[in-house]
Order: sequence, then structure tokens, then C-alpha cells
Amino acid sequence: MTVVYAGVEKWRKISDRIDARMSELLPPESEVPGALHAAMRYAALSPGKRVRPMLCLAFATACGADDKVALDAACAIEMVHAFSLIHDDLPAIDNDDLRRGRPTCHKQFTEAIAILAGDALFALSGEIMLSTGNVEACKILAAAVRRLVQGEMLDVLSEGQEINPETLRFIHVNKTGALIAASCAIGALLADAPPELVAKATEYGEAIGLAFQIADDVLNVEGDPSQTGKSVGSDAERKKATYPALYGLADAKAKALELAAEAEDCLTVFPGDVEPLRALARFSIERLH
Ligand code: GRG
Repeated sequence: MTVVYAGVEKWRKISDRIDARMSELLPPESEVPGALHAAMRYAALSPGKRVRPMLCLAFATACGADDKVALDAACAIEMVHAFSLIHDDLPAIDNDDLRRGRPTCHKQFTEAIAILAGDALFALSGEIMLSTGNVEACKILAAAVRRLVQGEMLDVLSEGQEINPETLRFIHVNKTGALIAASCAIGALLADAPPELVAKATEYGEAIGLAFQIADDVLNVEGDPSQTGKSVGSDAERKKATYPALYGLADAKAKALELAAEAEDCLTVFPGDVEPLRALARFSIERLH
């Protein structure tokens, strides 16, 4: 899958740095039990967009620091994301066969291995976050994970049910927005930014988090599986709660645009380079995969 947004080469370099560090932090397949470590590496290092770790690094830069200060935390966040995708794809939840253009973790290994690989990725992310020594950053990530589970729970319970706007918003801001907002806040925190900048980073993240999920819903309706690497039309088949289902495609796209503009408005207060964050806000709604 290709990364399609402005300054592709620059983004690919950042994504390669994230992957190189994740590869160092993940146990090697040669370490017992090899199947567990192979599944962890398969899920975490498969070709995703790395949006959350990129946001984390970009906010460290926007706050005036060298983004190296946030690299390990960015990897920990991506591991949490990989964990959530493994569990989301399981037969008991979404029962998906394809993720990032490849067989889902439980299809490639087994359900038991996939569940345990998710658990181990979560534990490893905790070890990495604790080793940053930043207690606030650890608390923010843990709280985001709990919100993720709350959003996912309501998503599962809402399948096939009539949905109302409040429930839909709750699902989206928690299932997707929470980890994206935490990625932004953690980048700012590790750059030793003052509380008002951490709050602005969070506000930006909540806005693009919701925009990102709306774009994901839209792609599930009209995306190209060869670009998205995921099945298309599965939300409608399962009668899932989505923005296009509730508001229609045109209004869903308009809402995503509005949220991306709100996110960009948050960027004026940062002392460092915010251009990558402008690009990421636009990418979150224009993306094809
Ligand atoms: C305790 C972390 C944890 C999880 C258990 C399964 C679950 C609860 C939550 C799942 C939440 C989930 C899958 C939300 C969807 C978010 C989303 C838009 C995923 C796709 O993100 P992209 O587009 O994917 O960034 P890539 O593949 O590019 O990384």
C-alpha cells in the first residue's frame, strides 16, 4: 500500500524511522515462543499508515523539541493500535479476513495466537511508555485505551440496531478519536510543552480523530479495496453505526471537512513547524486508504 499525501518522500522517511525503532523494541522471532513474537511483528510492522505515531512526533516538533524525545512513545502508541486491530478483526468482533492488504492476524496464525499477540503488544506498550518516565503520558495512554474499549463496546452493541446521533458520536470519538487525541497530547507532553499546548494538541486530535473515522466510514462505502487493503461494504452488511448510514454520504463528507478545518485552527499557537500537522489534517479526510 502506498502512502498518498503531500511530501510523500518525507513521510516515508518518518514512517521508516518508526518501523525501524518498533522492530528494535519488538521481541525477535528467534526468541521463545517464536509464534507469539512472529504474530506480534506481523501485526505491528505490516504496512499501515502510521498516522498515530506520526502525529505524536509532529506534535513534539510543533512544540519546539527534537522529535526523538517522542519516538519510543510513538512506537508504543502504534503497538496499542496494532493490538486493537487484531482484536477488532477476530471472529467474535468484526470477523474480518483482510487487514492492510494481508490476511488478518488470526487468519495468518490462529485465533489463540492472535489474541495472545494482542495481549503481549499491549503489555509491551506499557513497558515502553513507563520507560519514558512521563507519568502523565502513561495515564493519558491508559485512559485512551479504556475509551477505545468503551467505543468498541457500544459499536458491537449497536450492530443491527437503530442508531441515534449521540450514540454514533460516542462510538466514533471513543473508538477512534481517543487514541488519535492521546497521540497528539503525548507528543506535546514529551516535548515538555506547557498545559495550554497539551490541551490544544488534544483538541486538534479529537477533531481529526472524528474526521478520520468519518473518512473511514466513507471508504467502507465507496473505497477501492486495492487501495484500502480492507473489505468494502462490510459496514452496511452488518448494519453498523456509521456517519454515511445516518446522515448520507454528502453530509458525512461535509462534516469531515468541517472537523479538519477546526483541527487546523488549533495550530496557530504552536512555536514550532506545524506544516506536517496541516498536511495530516487534510490527509485524514482526503485519504484513499
Ligand atoms: C484494548 C486497545 C484495545 C482494544 C480492544 C477491539 C477494540 C477494543 C477496539 C477497536 C477499535 C478500532 C479497531 C477502531 C477503529 C479505528 C480505525 C479507524 C482503524 C483504522 O486505522 P488506520 O486507518 O489503519 O490508521 P492503519 O492500517 O493505516 O494503521
